[in-house]
Formats: sequence, C-alpha cells, structure tokens
Amino acid sequence: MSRPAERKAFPAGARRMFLGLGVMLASSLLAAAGLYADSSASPRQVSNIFKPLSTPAGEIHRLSLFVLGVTGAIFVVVFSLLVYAVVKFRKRGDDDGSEPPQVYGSNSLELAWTVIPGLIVLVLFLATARVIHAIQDAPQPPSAVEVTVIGHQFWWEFRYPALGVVTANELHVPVSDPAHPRPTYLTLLSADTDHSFWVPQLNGKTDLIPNRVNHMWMDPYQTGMFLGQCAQYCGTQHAKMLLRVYVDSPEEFDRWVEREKKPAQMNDAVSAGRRIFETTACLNCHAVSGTVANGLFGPDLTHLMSRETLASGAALNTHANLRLWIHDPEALKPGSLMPAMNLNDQDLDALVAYLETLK
Ligand code: HEC
Ligand SMILES: [Cu+2]
Repeated sequence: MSRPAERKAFPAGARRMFLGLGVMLASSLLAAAGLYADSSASPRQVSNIFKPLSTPAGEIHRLSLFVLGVTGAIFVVVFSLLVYAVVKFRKRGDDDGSEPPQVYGSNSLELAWTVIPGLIVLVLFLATARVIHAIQDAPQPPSAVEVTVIGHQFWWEFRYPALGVVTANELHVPVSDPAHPRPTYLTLLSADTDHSFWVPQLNGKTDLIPNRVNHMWMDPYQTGMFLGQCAQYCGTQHAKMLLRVYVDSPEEFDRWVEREKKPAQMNDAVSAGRRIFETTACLNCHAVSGTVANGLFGPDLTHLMSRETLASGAALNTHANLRLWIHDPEALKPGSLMPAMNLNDQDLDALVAYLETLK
C-alpha cells in the first residue's frame, strides 16, 4: 500500500516554523556581524560590542549576557518540548481520526506556569533596575571632565566649557585609571532633531532631543580610538554621522587641550585664502577663533587640521578630500547642509591653503 501524501516526518506547519526560525537565526547573525561594521574613513578600525572598555559599557555587557543566558535556557527548554511533542504526536498512517482525551484544568500546572515566568520576569526586572541605577545615578566626581555634546544634522559639536575648547566630530577624553578615576560626563543637546550618541565600547545609547537635556558618562580604561555613530535616524545623511572618541593618556590629553584652547594661527602667506574665507558666506556658518568668523551653524574650524576626518567621518582629512569638500560637499556627503560655494580654481586653492594652516 502506498503511503498517503501528507504522511511526512513533519507536518507542513512544523516545516514552515523551522524555516522561519532558520531565517530569524540567520538574520540575527547578520545583524550581529553588522555591528562590527567599520568606518568608511578608516577600514582598520572596528568597534567590538563584545569588548566593553568602560564601567557603564561593562555593566550593560554583563547584564545582556545574563538576560541572554536566562532567555536562552527558556528557549532551549521550550523548543525541546515542542520538538518532542511535534515528533511524538505527529499524525500517523493508522490514525483513526478520533479526538484524543480532552483534559481540562490542573491547578498545579496552572500555578507552575504562572508563578515561574512571573519570578523570571521579576529577576530580570531587578537585575535591569540595578544596572540602570548604577549607571544613571553615579555621582559625578570633582575630577570629571565635562563636555557638552550638541547633535546637528549631520555632525557633532563638542564643547568643553571649563577648558575653553570647542571642536567637532572627534571627541578627546582622558583615560580613566581606576586608581585615579577621571570619567567624562556628557551633557547631550540637539540643535535640530533627534540624534543618539552611541559608542558601543564606552556606553549604551543616549538620545539627543531638542528642548531636553540628557546625560551620560564614560570612564574608558584603555587608550585608543573608539568608533561610534548616530543611532537615531535624523535625516538623509544619518548614516554618515559617525563619531570618533580618542581616549588619550593624561599627558596627551593635556597637550591636546593646550593646543585646542589657542586661537587660530595667523599666517601671512595664506592671507589671500583667509580673505576669501572672510568675505564669502563661510564665516556665517563657521567659527575660527581669533578672527571675525563666528558662525555656529557648521563645525568650528579653528583647529580643523587637528582632526583626522572631515564631515563627521565621511572622508579622511587629506588635501584632495578637503578641496573636494569645499568644491562640492555633495560629492562626499549627498544631502549635507553645507552648500557648494562655486569658487573658481584659483580661489579654491587659496582657500584650502588657508584652511590647512588651521592646525
Ligand atoms: C550654510 C552654512 C555653511 C556655509 C555657507 C559653509 N559651510 Fe562649511 N559646513 C557647514 C556644515 C553644516 C558642515 C557640516 C557638514 C556635515 O558634516 O554634514 C560644514 C562642514 C565644513 C567643513 C568640514 C569640517 C569638519 O570638521 O569636518 C569644512 C572644512 C567647511 N565646512 C568649510 C567651509 C568653507 C571653507 C566654506 C566657505 C567656502 C563653508 N564651509 C561654507 C555649513 C556651511
Ligand atoms: Cu543624527
């Protein structure tokens, strides 16, 4: 006798479910791999979410492993029972079509599957609340460095009010030795729409919201450069609103502050370029301290050459990229809010020569 068509190892519903789970697993693996994505400006640098390097990032990492462990155990138990039931009670060839015995109501079962999940949720809630409290209510020590971060479409403004420094896109902070903690406390603001500050190895995400003041802190315990990005869709060039955090040794950080505090260098050899900068619209949008340029719409250019990248990590800060950027910002960052100023080649060269003295 030939076997009826529907008599397969697993009914169609179960096969669809396995397929769905496979797709889910594959896509979450892909998403995890995506978090290793590197910055277009520097392909060697990767941001590793599995290697936290500051207290808040470490706390969040440990909590996520704990939650993953608990939910993973639940997944294994439920999935094993499910597979067992699907296989053991599948429809067989000798099925007579009658209903199995119907069982209603079991107080002990009902209690068990209400109380156990309730307890699991309570444990997860308490563990999460503890981490939120430890991070958000950490008192700010007097040694802390304070930075005001302002999100703009599509770049970051960094102000160090106590140090008299203003810069953009590349945040410098001192390393925080656990013996002499020197964390950095950030005040997060927005000039236009919602943004989100996210440097995975240093802390979780915190949004920058118009008319609201948010806070976050980090105490990186390793020097180096850490990549981050805007994690809240904020417009066309959200994907090129990258972030770099340079964790400097205390000496390096002090040297950096000393240099950034100074007004722009004056160099007579590039006075032609400077005149172009100060007589075109550049000065309405950009500030160069010590000159008449005091625009606030775009990044402060006083020490432009101390930055490794241009336009929030869209390109490396090289002569060719800088020239291209001034000539046509759209070429590097379509939709950026800096207009092309349509300068002729001679003016463009003079202007770029001037910008390159802003060390
Ligand atoms: C309407 C305002 C506006 C004008 C005018 C303007 N810019 Fe910009 N500029 C911006 C904005 C906004 C950005 C940031 C773009 C981004 O990263 O998305 C920017 C970025 C830059 C950068 C990159 C800075 C960095 O730290 O990455 C340079 C350099 C620059 N502008 C130079 C100039 C020069 C030179 C002129 C004049 C020829 C000029 N800009 C005119 C708004 C302006
Ligand atoms: Cu943004």
